[in-house]
Amino acid sequence: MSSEFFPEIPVIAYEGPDSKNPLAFKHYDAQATVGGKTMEEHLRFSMAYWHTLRNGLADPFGVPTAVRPWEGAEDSVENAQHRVRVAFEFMEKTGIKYYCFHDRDVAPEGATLAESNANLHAVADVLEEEQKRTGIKLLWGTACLFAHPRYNQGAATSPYADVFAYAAAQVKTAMDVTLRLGGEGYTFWGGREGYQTLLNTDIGRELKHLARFLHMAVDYAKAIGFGGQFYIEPKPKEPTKHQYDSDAAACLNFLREFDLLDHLKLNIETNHATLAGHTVQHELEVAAAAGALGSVDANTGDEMLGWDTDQFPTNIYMTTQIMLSLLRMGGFTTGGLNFDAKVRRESFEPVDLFHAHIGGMDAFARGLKIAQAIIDDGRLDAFVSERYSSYDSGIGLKIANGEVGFKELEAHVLENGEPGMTPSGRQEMLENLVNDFL
Ligand code: XUL
Ligand code: CO
Repeated sequence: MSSEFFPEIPVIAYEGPDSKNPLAFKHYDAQATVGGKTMEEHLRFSMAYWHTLRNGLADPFGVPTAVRPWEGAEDSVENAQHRVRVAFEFMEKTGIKYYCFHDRDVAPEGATLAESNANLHAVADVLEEEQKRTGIKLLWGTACLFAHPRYNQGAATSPYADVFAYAAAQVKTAMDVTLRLGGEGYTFWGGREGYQTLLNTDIGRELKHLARFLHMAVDYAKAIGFGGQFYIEPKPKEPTKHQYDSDAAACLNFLREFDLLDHLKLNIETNHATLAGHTVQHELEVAAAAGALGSVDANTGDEMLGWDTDQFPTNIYMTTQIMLSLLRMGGFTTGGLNFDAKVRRESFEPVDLFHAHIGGMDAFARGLKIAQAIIDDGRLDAFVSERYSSYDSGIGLKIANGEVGFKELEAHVLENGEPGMTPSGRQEMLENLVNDFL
C-alpha cells in the first residue's frame, strides 16, 4: 500500500453508523453481505479519472482553485505517469476497485496522432503496473472527442470527413489501450454529437454517420478480440444545444434503427437524466425494460440549477431508487457505479476528494441496504404484481400472448359489460411504505 501523496490520510475504514470520524465509512462495509452478495460486489464503485485527478475546478467565471501538490509544472508524459501513482493511492485508500478514463485525461495530447498514441501507451505502462500491484481494474475506457478544437462541430457527426477520420483513429487507440488494460467496457458519450443551430445541420446525415462510426467500433472490437461491453451515455444538451443521445428512449430508438442494440448498452448518468427532464429512476427503468441497462455514472445535479453540476450523490432517497432498479435487474454484470462527479470549486483541498467519495459510497451503501429491505419485505413488489395480475390469466393472458384482436375483445366486452372502476393506484400509501424503510 502506497502512502506518499496523502500521508495524513489513513485507509478509510468502516466504523459503523455511530462513528463521528469524517474519514470513515458509516455504512459502506465492503465485505458485509446484503441479499447474498457483498456490498463491494453489488456496488462496483469506480473513480472517474477526469474529475478526481484532472479537474482543476475552474468555472466560466474563475480560474482553477484545486490544490494538487503532486502536479508538476509541465503537462508532460512524466507528470502524467507520476499522477497515475496518486490515482492508485487514492483508490487504495478509499477502497475503490475500478476506475474509468478518457484517453486525454491520463496522457497529454501530442503534436501529431502518432505522438498522442505513444504518450497514451507510455502512461498505460504505469496504469498496467499499478493495476497489477493493487488489483484495481478498469471499468471502462473512452476517448475525449469533444475538447480539442478540431471537434468544435462534432466528431462522428462533424460535417467534415477528415474530422470523422481523426475521431475514428483516436478511438482505435483508445480501444487498443482499453483492451491492453483489461477494461470491462468502453463508453461513447457524444459530447458534441448534436447541433447548435438547425440552419446549418442535416440531422439525417449526421445520425447515419454516427451509426457508421459505432459499427466501425463494433467491427474493430471483433478484429482485436475486445470482448468488453460497449456503452452509450445519454445526455440531452451541454455543450451543444441538442445532443442526439438525448435520453434513454432516444438512444434506444437510435440503436434499434441502426441495428446496434445487440452491441451497446446504456450508461445512465443521474445529472443527465435531470437535464432531460427525467428522474434517474425513469432513465434506469426505460433502459432496463429494453434489457439495455449497462452501467451508471453516479452523481447528482442541483434541483435549482439547470446545468450539469456533477455533484457527488448524497440523497438517500435517490440512491434507494437507483438500487431498487439495479437489484430488480439482478445487479451489474460488466457495469458499475462510476462517480462522474467533482468537488465544488470551494472544496479545493485534497482531503475534500476523500470526503466526497466517502459520502457517495456511504449514500449508495444505505440505498442498497434500504432497497434490499424493501425487496425482502415484498409488499411493494406484491402490489405491482397484483396490479397487473389481470394479464396473468383469462382474457388478459390472451392479450399478452397476442391470441386475440379487436373482434374478440369486442365480443368479450359485449358479453362481460362495463369493467367498472379500477382499484386505486395507492400512490400515497406506497410513498409511505417506502418512507418506512428510510
Ligand atoms: C459529460 C460526461 C462524460 C462521460 C464520459 O457530461 O458525463 O464525462 O461520462 O465521456
Ligand atoms: Co458521465
